[in-house]
Amino acid sequence: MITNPLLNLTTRGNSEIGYLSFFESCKDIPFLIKRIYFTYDVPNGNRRGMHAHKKLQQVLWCPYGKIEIMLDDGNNKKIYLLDSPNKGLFVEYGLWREMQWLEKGSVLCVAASEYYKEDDYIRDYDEFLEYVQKGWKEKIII
Ligand code: T46
Repeated sequence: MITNPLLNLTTRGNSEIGYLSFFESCKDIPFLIKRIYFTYDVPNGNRRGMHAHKKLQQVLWCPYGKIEIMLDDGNNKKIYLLDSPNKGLFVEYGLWREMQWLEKGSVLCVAASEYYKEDDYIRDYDEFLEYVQKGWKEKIII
């Protein structure tokens, strides 16, 4: 079961001077950040993702626009809307995800616990379900 992964990022400022939101490694999120990446200029309505990670943990946030994130633990699916710059989504390893761009110009930012490693991806849904059945701890050999 997926517990509530939404984060309210600490925010300073007001409508006159503008806002600043932040989170800190190992304080506001439960891992050390090794990599930041971001996705942009994605055509409206387009879906990305369709994979799970074996070890990688992430925080996703949308500094501009509106993006829907579907998380699937193999038994339950939940949809989260990133529609505000101060909303974060903590994504644990072992979750299938699909992201859908709902507004032109939306940007998806990711803070990740690991360097890029293609071996960490499960891009086949049936293989993902096998991992779910066998249990993640025993299967993680990367
Ligand atoms: C995720 C979601 C939210 C790299 O070479 N280095 C990198 O650091 C990353 C993140 C990707 N790549 C390559 C791998 C592919 O050849 O860039 C290409 C596009 O990646 P992908 O198809 O995995 O993109 P998304 O948008 O489906 O997924 C990305 C992340 O890969 C993934 O970790 O959780 O954003």
